[in-house]
Amino acid sequence: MVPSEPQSVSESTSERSDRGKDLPSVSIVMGSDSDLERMAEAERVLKEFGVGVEVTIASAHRSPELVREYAQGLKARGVKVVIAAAGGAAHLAGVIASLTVLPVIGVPMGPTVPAGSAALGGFGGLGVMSGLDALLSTVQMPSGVPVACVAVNGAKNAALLAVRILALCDEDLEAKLMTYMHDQSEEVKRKAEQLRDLGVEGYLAKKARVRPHGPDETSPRH
Ligand code: AIR
Repeated sequence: MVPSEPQSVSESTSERSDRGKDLPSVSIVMGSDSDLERMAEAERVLKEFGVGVEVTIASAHRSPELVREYAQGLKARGVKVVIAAAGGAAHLAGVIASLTVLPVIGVPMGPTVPAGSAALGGFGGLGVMSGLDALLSTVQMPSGVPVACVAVNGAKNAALLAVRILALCDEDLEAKLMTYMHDQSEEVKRKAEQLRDLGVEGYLAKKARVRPHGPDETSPRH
């Protein structure tokens, strides 16, 4: 029996972007709002592919009952894939996988400040592990309870993996993925040609002019 969606989860869900869809196909949940900035990329990618997504917060340690309610309400909300992000002793993805038959993709979160920094932020000193703690906590699941784990802070790949899972039963989504991969490959070819034409120094100078401070985003947008 699938329990009805609990009120508390419904209230804490920060966004249910059902544009184009009646229900969210992907649920993104994270252990703390300190993960939100880095997990926003996952929501962006899913929206670019036109996938309905909800985003919420629940901590396996600070709010275990909320996690249980969240997981038990997933199917009733129409969710097909869960992306669960947590840092430190990251048990969120594993606990959710123990409460639902839906596929769960874990995103181990690194510290919000670099390892070795004097201010170790919200991690209360756990920043020294550089995300290795979260990676192992997420990936080393006992047999019988699978969690698919992406890289530390791998929000984008978590979203793309969710899209691939959904695309198994959605030809439009599969076509978008093929276009995405084609564009990505073309982008690399274009860069290789530019590097050949401009040389190393010229290429780096042009890159610095185009994106003086921004991240090096090489993948095309959809
Ligand atoms: N966390 C929160 N509850 C359980 C865990 N593992 C994680 C969050 C975040 C880190 O602890 O996912 O990555 C620090 O959270 P905060 O709220 O102290 O900044």
